[in-house]
Amino acid sequence: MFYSVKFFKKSSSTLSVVFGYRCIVAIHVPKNSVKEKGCGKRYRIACLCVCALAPTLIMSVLPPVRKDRIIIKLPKCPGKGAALHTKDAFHPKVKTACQEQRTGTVGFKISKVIVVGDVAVGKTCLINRFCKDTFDKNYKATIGVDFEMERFEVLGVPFSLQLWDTAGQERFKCIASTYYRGAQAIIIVFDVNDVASLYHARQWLEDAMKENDPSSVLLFLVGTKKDLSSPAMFSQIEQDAIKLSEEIRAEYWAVSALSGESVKEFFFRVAALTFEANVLAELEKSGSRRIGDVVRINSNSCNLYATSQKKQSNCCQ
Ligand SMILES: Nc1nc2c(ncn2[C@@H]2O[C@H](COP(=O)(O)OP(=O)(O)O)[C@@H](O)[C@H]2O)c(=O)[nH]1
Ligand SMILES: [Mg+2]
Repeated sequence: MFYSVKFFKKSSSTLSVVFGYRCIVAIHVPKNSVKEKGCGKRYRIACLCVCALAPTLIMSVLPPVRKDRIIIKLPKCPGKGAALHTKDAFHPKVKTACQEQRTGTVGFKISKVIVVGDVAVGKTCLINRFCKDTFDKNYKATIGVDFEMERFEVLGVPFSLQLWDTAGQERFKCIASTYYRGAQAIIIVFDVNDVASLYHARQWLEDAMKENDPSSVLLFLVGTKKDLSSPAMFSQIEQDAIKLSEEIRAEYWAVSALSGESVKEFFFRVAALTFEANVLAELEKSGSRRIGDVVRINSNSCNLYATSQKKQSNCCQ
């Protein structure tokens, strides 16, 4: 969950729900009353109430999702050969879960998306075109990292993406890499007019993957500045990009932050696929937690203590 409940015992007796950097609820009790008999119990009850109400409170303080951020069907990837999956619609299990409001914590989650790639390939402009619908011709290097929040509604369920814009410069790489952890999607950006930036994509992926679980991350390879490229040059680099995207199992897109071509479609696809993965993971989790499930223990594995002892002794050799 992205909110936290904090209890500041030292300064005063304040119980607060913190959402991102904002405190949205704070219950304050004068310091003396903490010493009163039974106060600990009252605090525990207050704590439980705040925890239970936190999701509702958070949803009520957030502005409603923008009308142009509503996703009702799975957006398509333009290049079928380079799509993560070519299904026309959301997974039937996901659709049913959304209809029956069985999406668990997905509606309160913020999924982390990191955007990596060489310096000046157009990462910041790509994010700004989608989030602010602006384009700045003047180059301003990103220092370390920056992030934007985008809220969506997918199949009637609220869903948020946190887009982390990282610096491509070598001297900031170390700072930026500390923010790679916990990404659900990685967007590797290259400039379609700069073949070297495409060759460096593999290294960016390797760096980002050091901090993440390859089995649960969605990958996107995005060529930017399509407006600057000639058709002949573009088709040549696109062939290499599609080949690479197949090798690294990424979905390939070509966009232009200047003209806005394919930018919205691309981020909608990122949001939709990340959402789908989240709901499927949630369904799997809740399925494995069903009350009444029988857990079978194999008779061969009953002597667990002996196994761990053996492992321990090997380890110390
Ligand atoms: N023509 C064109 N220029 C772009 C595009 N995207 C970015 N740029 C320019 O490329 C430069 C670097 O962009 P920026 O987003 O700051 O790169 P970053 O270092 O990867 O974040 C800036 O001068 C932008 O104006 C695009 O789609 N088309
Ligand atoms: Mg930047």
